[in-house]
Amino acid sequence: MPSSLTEFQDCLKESKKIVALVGAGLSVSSGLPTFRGSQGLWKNFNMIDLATPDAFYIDPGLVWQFYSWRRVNALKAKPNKGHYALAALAKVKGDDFITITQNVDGLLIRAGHPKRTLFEIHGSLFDLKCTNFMCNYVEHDNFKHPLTKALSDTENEFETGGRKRKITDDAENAKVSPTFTPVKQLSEKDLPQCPVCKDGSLLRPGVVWFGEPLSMTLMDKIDNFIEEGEVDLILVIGTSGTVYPANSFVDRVRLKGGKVAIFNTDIESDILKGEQKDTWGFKGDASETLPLALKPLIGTI
Ligand code: BJW
Repeated sequence: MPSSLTEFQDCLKESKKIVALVGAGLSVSSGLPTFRGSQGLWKNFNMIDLATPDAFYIDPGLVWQFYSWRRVNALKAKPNKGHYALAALAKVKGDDFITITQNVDGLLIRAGHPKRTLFEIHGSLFDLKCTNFMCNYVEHDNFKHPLTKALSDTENEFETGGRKRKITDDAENAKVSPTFTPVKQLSEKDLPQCPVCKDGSLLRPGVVWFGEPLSMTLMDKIDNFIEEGEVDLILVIGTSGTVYPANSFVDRVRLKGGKVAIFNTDIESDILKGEQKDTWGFKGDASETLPLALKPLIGTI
């Protein structure tokens, strides 16, 4: 950790209102991949094939197998010290702190982060919702696996457009992106269906895909926290900051005079050298750097 750690920790102790913005990097040491970069999901998976409403409309079987695989991996993963550190900070700070997470893996909740101050703005792998426009069925905290018989043992396998694919994520490949190679196709009757709709409408994963709006209720609560009085500090943890609107929160806090601390394996050199005003950069695995940086408020994790 750089010498600016003491300066950051002084700011942390003096800060009344704090926001944490979390991305996939926080869950890397729990064994879950990021989206972008050389070890990211999107390197081998085409996100247009998998994380858009159009993708689900064209091939719901492919998308469900992808999310079934993601659900299993998230269930197998355990929260790391970074998750526990944030949960501890949330308990210490109470209503003066919120975590905005883009992650859908549920690991912060499993680490004990209070739900009241945790905003999962991209949804959850464990929420299911009906695709019928006229039906508002939503199921939370569904940890069942497989969700249907056809999705058993298929979380590692798919086929699309005649191109058969399989995901490899064994230990040998753990340092690279999961990759696809051949397997099979599912029809709608094999997929999770709405228990309320009489026409057997499909259920879909309760995550926010590209082009979809985020929950207005959550966004209003976040807006209120940011706009009512100044946020003194924002912790930006394991996110590339490429996705809107999540990436707008940092500038909003900064514009109102808040300071910024970045926890990432990849940080611009001017930030590391302390050349960007009111910005600290802590380079490394967030599961190690975060507990250390937050220690004055949360003790040893
Ligand atoms: C570590 C580490 C370690 C690694 N320790 N760090 C042009 C076309 C179409 C759309 C748009 C467009 N321009 C803008 C848009 C809007 C679009 C968008 O932002 N697109 C950009 C890509 C350009 N946004 C949207 O569409 C959003 N909706 C919206 O805007 O609605 C408007 C609307 C209003 C009214 C009506 C209709 C619409 C929705 C965005 C939803 C994003 N969804 C996803 C998938 C969620 C489901 C799933 O998980 O499958 O969310 S995309 C994906 O990216 C996922 C993530 O949450 C999100 C952010 O990624 P994240 O977390 O930053 O991960 P990475 O991989 O990018 O970065 C990891 C970082 O960790 C890196 O920096 C590493 O260095 C670091 N790291 N190891 C610490 N050990």
